[in-house]
Amino acid sequence: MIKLYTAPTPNGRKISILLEELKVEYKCILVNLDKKEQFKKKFSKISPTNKIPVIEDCEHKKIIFESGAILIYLAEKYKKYLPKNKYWEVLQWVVFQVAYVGPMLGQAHQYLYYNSGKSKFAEKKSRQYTKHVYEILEKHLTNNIYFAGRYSIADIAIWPWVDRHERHQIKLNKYPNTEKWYKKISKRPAVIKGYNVV
Ligand SMILES: N[C@@H](CCC(=O)N[C@@H](CS)C(=O)NCC(=O)O)C(=O)O
Repeated sequence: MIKLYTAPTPNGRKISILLEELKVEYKCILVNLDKKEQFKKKFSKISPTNKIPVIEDCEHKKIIFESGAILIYLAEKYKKYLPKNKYWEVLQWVVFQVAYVGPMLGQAHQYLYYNSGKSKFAEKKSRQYTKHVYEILEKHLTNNIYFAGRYSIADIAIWPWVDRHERHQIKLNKYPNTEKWYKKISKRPAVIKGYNVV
């Protein structure tokens, strides 16, 4: 049994979507970010960064934080969505997501959505970085159906962020290949089920 400490955010959704895809038994524990529960003493013990998601693998008494590490751990454990013959292709996109897509789009949400009008410079920079992210996605998806051959944890890592396109002010129809990929994945039963778990 896997315990998932999560919240209804892109980083949390990556993990519940993967758990649904894997069809494994798991239990969700909501960490209410609005109530600052991520800073509670008990949660700090399992999350040194005070962020979700975190998993607890009860079988191996293992606790893992950082969504990228969790995706890799689960894919390795259940031997799905990280095929050996595309191992590095998948991982490079997973790392690209955690190192660039998440931080840049997360910042864009802060400056364009939650705090718009407070800093022209930050808004301009956020638009530039967001555009750069989508150009990279679009270019790759022009010749590829998925990020690394077939559906993998790379797609699962990126999809919940693209799902927030309105929040970072992206018109998805300007990126037709990304839109096609996004819509295709949106229809997966595990994605629909894993989306609203808390
Ligand atoms: N690099 C981390 C980022 C995790 C992250 O930013 N989580 C957000 C929710 S999406 C969070 O817990 N925010 C609470 C806070 O920053 O106080 C990962 O990929 O897991």
